Amino acid sequence: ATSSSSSRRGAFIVFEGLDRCGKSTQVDRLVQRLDRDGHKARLQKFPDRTTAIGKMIDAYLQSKAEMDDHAIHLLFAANRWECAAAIRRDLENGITVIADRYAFSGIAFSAAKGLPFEFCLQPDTALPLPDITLYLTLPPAVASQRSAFGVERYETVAIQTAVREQFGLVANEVKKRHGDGKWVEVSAEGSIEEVEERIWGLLEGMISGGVDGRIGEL
Ligand code: T5A
Ligand code: NA
Repeated sequence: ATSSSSSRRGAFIVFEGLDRCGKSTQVDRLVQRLDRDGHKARLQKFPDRTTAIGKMIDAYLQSKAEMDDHAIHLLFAANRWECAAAIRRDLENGITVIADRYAFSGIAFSAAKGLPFEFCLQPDTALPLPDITLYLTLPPAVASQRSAFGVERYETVAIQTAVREQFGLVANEVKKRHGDGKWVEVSAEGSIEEVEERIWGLLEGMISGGVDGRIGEL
């Protein structure tokens, strides 16, 4: 049977990477490009700091509140679950959903603090599976020249080094469970425009053609 274009759903695209690698810059540019082209797309930031749970996460990240490591891990996951139905609905309606961080950050940051990897995976299980995750990479020396870390929790070289290591384990897990194509490393070196074109080259086909088949689960 041939599938009509109306049976194709929107693509679920996730951007991941260490702090200050340029994710938000690239996500904004991608959404602007799609808007210009008249393509239906929506940006979803994680954490979504606008919800009640998101406000608790925001206070924690700004060190205005302290929290047990397990408790904050569960709140980050709960923050994704409260957005999951809307993501699903939009994808089914043909809208491309572009997420600035997702469950993979949740796992990598909490595991870097020393929580067991298996515990970290659990609360995000069965969330919508991204069709592709682009992991932006930047050599530490280049990153440190770009701009100083901000004041939020986790923005230190020692923590970022530990998080990078955990992202490597997350990448292996994603490829093992869902296939090599689901996790793609992209160099974030070069000008903003160069990185934008690199990313567009990887995503153009998937976004303009839409995606066939049902939405997977993490
Ligand atoms: N977290 C998150 C968890 O612990 N668990 C979870 O489940 C989740 C979802 C907040 C923190 O929460 C943690 C991870 C984070 O530590 P956030 O709100 O996404 O996450 O905040 P950050 O990711 O920290 O945002 P960043 O500040 O790291 O920045 P980006 O988005 O990576 O980078 P961006 O685009 O803001 O760029 C940084 C700077 O570099 C410049 C930009 O202009 C900007 O000044 N820049 C470039 N300069 C030169 N060349 C280029 N190509 C450039 N691209 C950007
Ligand atoms: Na950001």
